[in-house]
Amino acid sequence: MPADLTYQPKTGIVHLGLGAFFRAFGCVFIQDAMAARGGEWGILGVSLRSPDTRDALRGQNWAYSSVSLAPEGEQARWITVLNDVLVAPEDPDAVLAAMAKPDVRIVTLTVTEKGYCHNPATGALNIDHADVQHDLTHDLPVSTLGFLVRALQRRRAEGVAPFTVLTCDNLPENGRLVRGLVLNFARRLDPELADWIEAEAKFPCTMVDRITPATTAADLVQVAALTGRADAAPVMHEPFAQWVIEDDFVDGVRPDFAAAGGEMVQGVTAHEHMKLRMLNGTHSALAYTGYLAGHETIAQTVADPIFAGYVRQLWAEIMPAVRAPEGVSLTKYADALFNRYANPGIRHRTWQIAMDGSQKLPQRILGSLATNLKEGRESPALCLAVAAWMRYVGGVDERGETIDVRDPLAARLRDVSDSANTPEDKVAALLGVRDVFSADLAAQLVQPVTAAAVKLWGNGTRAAIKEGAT
Ligand code: CS2
Repeated sequence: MPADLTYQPKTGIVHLGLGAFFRAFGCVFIQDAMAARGGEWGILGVSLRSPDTRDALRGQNWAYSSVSLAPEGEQARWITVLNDVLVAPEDPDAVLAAMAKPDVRIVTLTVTEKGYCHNPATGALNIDHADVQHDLTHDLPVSTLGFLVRALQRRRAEGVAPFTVLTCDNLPENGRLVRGLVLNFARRLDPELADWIEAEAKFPCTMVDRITPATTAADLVQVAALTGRADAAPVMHEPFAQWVIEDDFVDGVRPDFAAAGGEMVQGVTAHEHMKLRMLNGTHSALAYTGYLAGHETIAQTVADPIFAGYVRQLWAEIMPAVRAPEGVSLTKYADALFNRYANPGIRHRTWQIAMDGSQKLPQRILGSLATNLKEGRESPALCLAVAAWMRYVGGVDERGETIDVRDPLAARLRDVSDSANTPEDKVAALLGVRDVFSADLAAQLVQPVTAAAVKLWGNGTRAAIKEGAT
């Protein structure tokens, strides 16, 4: 186990979107990097909405347990790298002031897909988004883009170099994407500011990977028994962690990620595509189909032989649409993923992964489908996943129970689904949602997704998988 930190570092990083994932991942890597090589990379965490994490961590001086759930047993570590937590809506000015401090050299992000206020199908800024409209006309922002641009504006006014924006969300070419969005937003506010950001700021791409389910009340009891210490906000995760980072930071200043096992590279795209398509793509496919069939977690889903076969079929369809990073065997990667999914210690709910599907589908599933269509390969398992998402967003499961669909487009998707009666018409109507499907892709998906949907609605998920979707 790595050595723990023997000093409290000064704040060098502000993190926006302090959820379980970053506390189980980025905080651990950064703590390990400092334990190995020193540095002042203490983290100030910012919750963009709820005060819950701040309230839970305050009484324990921002420290918490990070618990690794290996099939052979659990292991807890005490993470002390957080220096403070702010809640943005309570005091946005304090967040901007923290981001503008010269000692802060990096702003890390885990704000989820929908936090970028972009159109998931095209990657373009959604200028009609209420938060974007608000932030273009008010000095104190509510959105991630608003915080980034307003903080950079303060730094420029105060003669301070920009920070590096290190996004850790599961989006394709995530650094380039956020750079484009920041520049678009900044240009509307002040073209000279945009020029300065374009010339001086850095937005490295990253691939992040560690399965981290939301912490539950039962976890608190389990952690107290394991560590003998009460902890109001532990994080639970798998042993595996992989962080691939494009080595492109302002003035080259950054923690020594490699000392903590991070992979510093020139290009991340191949790693990102592989992970988004092979891991997140099958995660989402298993989440919709598994949920509809009544499975609560991913581990339960893949313990069901029908679904174990389904996920193998998905990988067989996805692999030809993925360019393997140098030295990586996609077959071995898929085998390792299967074992990670099957880890019985990880209670990752299908419902949790099913959230925000409108923001996830394009990069997770539709990209592989588009590549296969272009190269003349059929993808019945991927089409079944799209049909399962369509059934899921209709809001009623196979037993007639209501589904609590969480998605920024939930109401619209439900209306579109309800406007049609037959599976054929529902598919046609939902393929018309341009935030998710481009017109070109939608036209090519009508036939194969309809074929899958007819089986799914007609016979149920398990039967649809067994029959194959063509
Ligand atoms: C999951 C991811 O919730 C989801 O959508 O697919 O959070 C997944 O667990 C991580 O990307 C794994 O690194």
